[in-house]
Amino acid sequence: MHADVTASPGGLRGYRAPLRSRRRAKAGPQRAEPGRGVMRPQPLPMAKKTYDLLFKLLLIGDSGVGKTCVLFRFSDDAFNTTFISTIGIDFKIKTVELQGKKIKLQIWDTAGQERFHTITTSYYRGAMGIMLVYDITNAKSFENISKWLRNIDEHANEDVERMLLGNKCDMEDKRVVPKAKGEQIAREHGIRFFETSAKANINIEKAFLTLAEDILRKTPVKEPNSENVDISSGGGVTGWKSKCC
Ligand SMILES: Nc1nc2c(ncn2[C@@H]2O[C@H](COP(=O)(O)OP(=O)(O)OP(=O)(O)O)[C@@H](O)[C@H]2O)c(=O)[nH]1
Ligand SMILES: [Mg+2]
Repeated sequence: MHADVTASPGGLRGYRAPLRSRRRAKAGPQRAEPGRGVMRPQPLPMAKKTYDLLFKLLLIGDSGVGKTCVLFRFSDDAFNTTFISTIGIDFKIKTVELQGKKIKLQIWDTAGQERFHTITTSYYRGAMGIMLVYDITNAKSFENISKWLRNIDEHANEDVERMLLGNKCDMEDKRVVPKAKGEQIAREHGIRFFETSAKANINIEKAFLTLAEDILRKTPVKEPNSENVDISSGGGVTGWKSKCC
């Protein structure tokens, strides 16, 4: 047996509620009982904040200059001699402490190959700092620095912090780009310059920390008014637009 129910704009015509519901309706509004009755909206899950600021960094430069190795040395203190060219884009996270602030570095590693240009340039906009990498044993990778600088002008935020790295400085015997040339182009563009080696771990941490410090210096400091940060909607501090929590 089933009730014959007819839907109508005002509700269900011809429907007779079960006896228990009718008694409740007669008794008037109910008091909330634990675990029963009135449903209240639940607060969104809150996560304990584990950092004060989030900085998004980007590594760019020709294929094979050592971007992935530079990042891997910084994030995992490791080095791999096998060349596995990056496909599209990848990232690593490392939290550092600067001036008493926990800074989460989200570091995007782009593929240097031309065929990934469209996807990689779409990541420039969110970057707060960009490392341009060339290989001191590869003249072409240095010549292309001006092309990478133009890409930044075209696709990144105007106030992005830039840094030039001449990588593989452990290979002095194969050097074709004098250090002075790197210093000169960096000076011309008003950016910092380091020669690095992912292999020998030269200047890697210094470069990342200096870039983070430079970004921190121009980040307006706003004290948070809550102990917690809401991560439920991917919110909180997510980069360029909200540099501070
Ligand atoms: N000697 C030496 N070799 C390095 C150094 N850094 C990277 N390499 C080597 O250079 C090759 C390329 O390194 P990757 O880090 O994969 O280059 P990449 O810039 O990420 O290249 P794409 O992902 O194609 O853009 C690898 O064989 C590395 O072992 C370094 O500091 N010194
Ligand atoms: Mg790579």
